[in-house]
Order: sequence, then structure tokens, then C-alpha cells
Amino acid sequence: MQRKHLFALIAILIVAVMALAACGGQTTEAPAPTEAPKPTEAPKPTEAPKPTEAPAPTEAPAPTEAPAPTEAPEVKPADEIVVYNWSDYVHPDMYTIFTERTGIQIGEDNFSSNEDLLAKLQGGATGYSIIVPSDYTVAIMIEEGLLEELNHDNIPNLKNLDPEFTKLYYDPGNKYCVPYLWGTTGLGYNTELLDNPPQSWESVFKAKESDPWFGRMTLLDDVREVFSAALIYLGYDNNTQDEAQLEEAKQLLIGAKKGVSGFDNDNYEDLIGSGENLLAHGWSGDFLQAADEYGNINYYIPEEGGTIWIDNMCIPKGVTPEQKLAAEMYINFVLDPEIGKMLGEYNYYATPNKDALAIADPEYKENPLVFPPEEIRAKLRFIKPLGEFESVYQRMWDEVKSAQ
Ligand code: SPD
Repeated sequence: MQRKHLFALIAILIVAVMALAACGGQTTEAPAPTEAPKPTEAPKPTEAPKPTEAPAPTEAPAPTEAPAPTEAPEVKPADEIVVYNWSDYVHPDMYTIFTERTGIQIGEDNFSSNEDLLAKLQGGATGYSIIVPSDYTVAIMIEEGLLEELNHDNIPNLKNLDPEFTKLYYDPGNKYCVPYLWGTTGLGYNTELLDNPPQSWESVFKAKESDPWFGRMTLLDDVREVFSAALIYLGYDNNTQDEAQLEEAKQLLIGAKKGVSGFDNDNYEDLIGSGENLLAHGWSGDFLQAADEYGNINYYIPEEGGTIWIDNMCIPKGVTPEQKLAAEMYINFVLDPEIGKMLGEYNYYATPNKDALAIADPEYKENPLVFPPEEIRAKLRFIKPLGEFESVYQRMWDEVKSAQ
């Protein structure tokens, strides 16, 4: 080989070796710039969870997947409940029998009128598991959300109610209340001191000083009852919303005050029995019960008519589940035919319990003062709820009470 060719070959080899060294011999294994995460591969905002991708409400556990009610802890009845009732409205043995049967103690507190009971509940009273309002007051309490719904499963004796008492205008189907007793409002008198009691309300509202009952009679301390009697006497609807008619009734009542010794809901029958008074406006069973005690009292509906009412067992809103169960057990107990018979025969109010009536004594179920015959019933009127207009009655009543 010529010397110049040898130098050329060596030069070519040197260049080749340098080129290889510059590449390091591993170029394909190093991360190539093109292999780095490309911007387009980074999470895009559009890939973030969209609101519509959040768990939809329909994906939440369906109600059917929730624990079944049977799995809830079993409620035990309360050890004690308090009944808020009218006075003298239970058989003296009733609470003891209930405690013997269930182990639940019963306490009782009393109110004197539907308006007092309603005001107490509206004021947020607690501690009562059973209350006993009359028909029109039940309607107001349901409207104002003051009552618990009853669990009929705990009141199997509901089947004993006369069907007439399961479709009442104020609580069809007994959703909130169960009728306790019913009765009428009229006049009671002392049979030893008064031979001929007045047959018309006129002799009450326009009593003369020469009348033996002048100054010796009471009227109920109850706005709707007293206005009902006055309106019935005047020939008007006892639930009138005509202010002129109410004004007339108010004037009649203000004029009547001079012959009246007081307004009373709690002792009027005792005042008749003792002879202090001769005549009183009051509730049927109160007079007939006192007649058993004093032996000198009778009761009647004046010729123009009177009122009829149904009192009911209800559970006020706010009781505990334990109190509610105990209260429903008490309602079921009252609906026992033997208890219903015992209660009605003792206090002379009419039972709504058909099974109790079926086994009741004839003296009770055939007593026309407890179960008025048709010709008397035709003259009896229910007091109805009047909504806002109740306040007009209340204002007029305050004027009657404060008039000199
Ligand atoms: N002593 C019990 C009296 C019950 C009277 N309740 C009825 C009132 C209707 N206005």
C-alpha cells in the first residue's frame, strides 16, 4: 500500500471511532424527548368529574334497601303516663285495673273547659300523654298540628266502636282520636227544693226576683256552651257568625247575670245537691252521677233544646315513643267492653262502644237522660269549629263576664 493511502485509511478509521464515541453506543435506551408526557396527555379539565357524573340521587340506596322497621329497636311502653282530663270523668278503679294489667302507672290532671285545654297545648305544655277534648276542639287541634297520629295496630279494640263513631266529621277514620264518652248539656235542679223547674231557657235568662232559683243558679263557665244556650233560646244557629245575632245573645246574657250566682264548671252539681243552689246549667252525667250521691237531683233538656257533644281520647304532639305506646295501650284498655260498661254505668255518660253497650245493664242503656230519645235528639245541636270567628265569641264572652 502506498504511504499516502495508508494515511487516508487511518484517518477514516479515526473519524469512525470518534463518531461512535459521541453516540455513547446506547442512544436508543435513553428517554427520548418525544417520549416525555405530552401536554395533550395531561389530565384535561374536561376530564375532571362533571357534576352530572357525581352519584345521582337515584344511585343512593333505595328505601327498600334501608333497614326494615322490624329491625328497629323495639319500643317499650313508658312506666307512667299522665291523663289530662275533665274532672270526675273516670271510674275510681279504672287506673288501678290498668296498672295491674300492664304495669303502667297513671297520673291525672284536670282542666275545666275546652278553651283551657286548647290554650294549655298552644302554650307548649308537655307531660301529658292523653288529653280528652270535645269534637270541635279536636278539629282545631288537628288543624293546628297539635295531635299525634294513632297507630291502630296498638289499638285492636277499635273494632268495638259503634261504626257511627268511626266517621265523625272532625276525624274520619279515627286517625287522631278515639271517642271516649258523649253527653248533652241542659239544666239540673234540686228535686226537694224545686217542684216545677223552668221548662224554657227564658226563665233562666230572664229570671224574675220572685223565681225561687233567682240568685241560686249557675251557668257554665264556657263561652261556646253559654252562647249556644242563649242562641238556641233566641231561635238562632248556635254556631252563628252573624255579629248582630251574637250581640243580641250577649245582651241577653248580660241581663241574665243579676239572677245568676256564678259561672262554674266544677262544683255546680254539688251546689245543687247541698241545696245551696236550685238550678244549674251543666253536663248530663255530672248531674246524674251527683244524683247517686245526693239523691235529690234531676236533669232535663229545656223545650228549645240544648247541645250534644263527643269527648275524645287523643295523644298530644311531642310525647316520646314510649309514652305514645303506653297511651295507645290505655286507649285500647278503655275500649275493652267490660271497662267501657264500667265507665259509662258509673258516670252516666253515653259510651260509643257497641260491645260495652251490648253487655250493659238495662237501667243504663235504657236511661233516656243518658241516651236521649229521638224527639229530644232532634233538639240537640253540636258546637262547631269557627276558625278565626272564634275570637268574636271570645271578645263577646269577655264583655259578658266583665259587665256589672
Ligand atoms: N265531668 C265531665 C264533664 C265532661 C264534659 N265534657 C263536655 C263538654 C262539651 N262542651
